[in-house]
Amino acid sequence: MKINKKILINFEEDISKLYESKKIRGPIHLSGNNEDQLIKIFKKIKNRDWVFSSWRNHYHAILKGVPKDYIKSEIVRGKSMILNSIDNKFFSSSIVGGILPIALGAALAIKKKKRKNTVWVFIGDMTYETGVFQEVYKYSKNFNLPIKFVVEDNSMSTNTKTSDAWGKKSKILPKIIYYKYKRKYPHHGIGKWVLF
Ligand SMILES: Cc1ncc(C[n+]2csc(CCOP(=O)(O)OP(=O)(O)O)c2C)c(N)n1
Ligand SMILES: [Mg+2]
Repeated sequence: MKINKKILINFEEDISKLYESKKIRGPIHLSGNNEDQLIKIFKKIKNRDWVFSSWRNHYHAILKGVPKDYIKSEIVRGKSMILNSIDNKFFSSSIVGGILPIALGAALAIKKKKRKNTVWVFIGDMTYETGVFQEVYKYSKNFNLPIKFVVEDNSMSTNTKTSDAWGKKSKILPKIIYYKYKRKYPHHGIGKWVLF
């Protein structure tokens, strides 16, 4: 099924209503305002490719072809932050930076087995600033591994501006796919947060 913008937006609105009515007993991190960018990026991602994501993974999972009903049932079970599907070659982790070495290992295995697929790993702007990203990027570049990094920059790390945390933003390294967006939902949940 072809996934369009409306399908993505409606999915998150449905989840936000379930959360508001206390049907979801676990944390949720909703996506929004980045549908166009992701639909464009996923046009290049093939079924045989692996996609690695984070706590904010609903859009990535839907676009990779993980069935929406399955995603929804997992979210209701409190598994929003750790959606996985081996059948759909989709894996996520709720640990900042935790997914990066795993994605790197998958890319190394693909290269060693001389397979044709690619690993795509989606990270936020704060994750991009971490030391683990620097190592994973360096290793993948030096060993020419089949991995592509996508940086999704909403300029925030939970409720702190990423540039405040580090003094300034790092420049975007070569070959990185990068886009900016303004978040529609708060970092976590659906309510209004007071930012100090
Ligand atoms: C190791 C670790 N430290 C802290 C957290 C809490 N945490 C969750 S998301 C996040 C900020 C991530 O920001 P970014 O990478 O920009 O992603 P965004 O949520 O903005 O999409 C933090 C600190 C965590 N999940 N794991
Ligand atoms: Mg961010």
